[in-house]
Amino acid sequence: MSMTALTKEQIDFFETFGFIKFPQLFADRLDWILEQFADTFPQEDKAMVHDGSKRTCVVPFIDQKMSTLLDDPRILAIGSSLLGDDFNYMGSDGNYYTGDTGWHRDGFHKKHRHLKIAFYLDQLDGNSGALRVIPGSHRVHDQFGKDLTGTTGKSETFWQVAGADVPAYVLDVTPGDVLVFNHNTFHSSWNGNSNRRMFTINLCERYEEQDLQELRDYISSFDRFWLDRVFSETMRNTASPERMKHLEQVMANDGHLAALSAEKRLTMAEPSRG
Ligand SMILES: O=C(O)CCC(=O)C(=O)O
Repeated sequence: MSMTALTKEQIDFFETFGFIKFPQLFADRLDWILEQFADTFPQEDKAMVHDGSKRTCVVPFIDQKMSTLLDDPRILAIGSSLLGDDFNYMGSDGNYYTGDTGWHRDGFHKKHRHLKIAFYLDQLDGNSGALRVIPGSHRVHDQFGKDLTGTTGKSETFWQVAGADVPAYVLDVTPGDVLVFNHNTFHSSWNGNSNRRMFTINLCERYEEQDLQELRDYISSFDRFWLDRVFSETMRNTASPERMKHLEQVMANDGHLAALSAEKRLTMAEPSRG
């Protein structure tokens, strides 16, 4: 499917509800994606072979065998339309999810918009672990967004409602679909099996000069994955000038990460699983 920009209606939908689904947007690359996905998970490192007991997470992910996804006109269209032409790539993760994922936001960004592009690689619905979102929950300045903070993750306590029964929109998926959501949007997954395959591409707005410390602080949180740089060598070394536009601000601001990660290696048994 070709797509060079989102329509005004798609942008309005995303801004209003905090998510949008693009059915079968990557159907033409699915075989390649499935192959690269499987190949990216380390086979020789026993600790990283998914055994279904807990989530397995590899970071960075597309950087290893799918860097070119970042050059795809469809990814560029999503980034440019929702974040501006100078958007930043903000890393990726590849996952085998196990069981439920409780309600959470991926961030609480008051100024700069961060979004996640999610590729689920199994057919899923509400009874088998499809992602659910609370429409409008990304609007952290609105009273609704504020009311959800601190309550949604503890729905039993606050509302006497099980996580799976919190009012939400279920994003059924067929492999080839692409889901995009604002990091501030509350999301979760229920009733899934122990082998749900999914990977992400994270993007954000370019930070203004006066907010660069905020960007550096965000980058610091990658230390839990034991990364020396946010992006892999392959991602950096194969970058065209167009791709570099989306890498350079993070590359210029991740110089402190290696030292932080070195500290984490001393205190953590393995890199974080999410
Ligand atoms: O599919 C899942 O279990 C949850 C996905 C998720 O929480 C995320 O992408 O941040």
